[in-house]
Amino acid sequence: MLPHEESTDSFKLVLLGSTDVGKSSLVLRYIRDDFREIVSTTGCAFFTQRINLQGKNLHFEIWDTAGQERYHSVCHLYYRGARAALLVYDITSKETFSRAQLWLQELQKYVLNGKMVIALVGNKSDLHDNRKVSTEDALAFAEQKQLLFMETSAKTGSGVNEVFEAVASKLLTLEKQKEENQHISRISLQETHSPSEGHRCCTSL
Ligand SMILES: Nc1nc2c(ncn2[C@@H]2O[C@H](COP(=O)(O)OP(=O)(O)OP(=O)(O)O)[C@@H](O)[C@H]2O)c(=O)[nH]1
Ligand SMILES: [Mg+2]
Repeated sequence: MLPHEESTDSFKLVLLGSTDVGKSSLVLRYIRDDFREIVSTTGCAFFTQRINLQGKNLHFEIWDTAGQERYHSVCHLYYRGARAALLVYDITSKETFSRAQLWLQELQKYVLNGKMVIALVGNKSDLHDNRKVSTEDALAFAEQKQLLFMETSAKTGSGVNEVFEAVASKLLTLEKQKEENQHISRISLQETHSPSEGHRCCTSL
């Protein structure tokens, strides 16, 4: 790294949810600020995005998984090592909301250290006339499980940048805490090892 270059933190982020909830559309909106018909994902699609937040460079590795049931059994291969997840449901479908809750259980089985940043994302907020999942219910669930929560529309762009930025910001906060904790434990280790007055091992008589 050159002296004038800032370090870049790299984070793996995975999108999970039923088929057709709009995972790929959210990624397309976020990365290209575009919305168009796209084919259903097979397996997993991979994207990268650089962002600058709070004066820090960040690099997202985005793994957009396939929601179709036949790919379910391989999904854990994609979210292994992920630092963040978007659990996406469609606000016009209760079933996709229930499915997002199951995804959370699944994630918790694999993410042992509890350090993953997880956001519950209610997509297709533009279809409010056909809403089946209330904001209150989703928010209550997110609060209970300590998840970030946001409603988005990949179609209009509403809330899309915000959800990725909220995740990035939480990741940076966790990183900072980790660095501070490491610093504190280094200091206390030094204190334990430096002999204090009166406890010298080799005092001259
Ligand atoms: N009205 C509306 N339609 C959307 C929105 N997001 C996605 N769609 C539509 O929903 C359908 C599914 O979108 P995708 O992005 O392919 O969904 P997916 O979750 O990636 O689906 P899989 O790849 O099969 O898992 C498409 O017809 C999109 O145009 C949205 O915010 N509003
Ligand atoms: Mg897709």
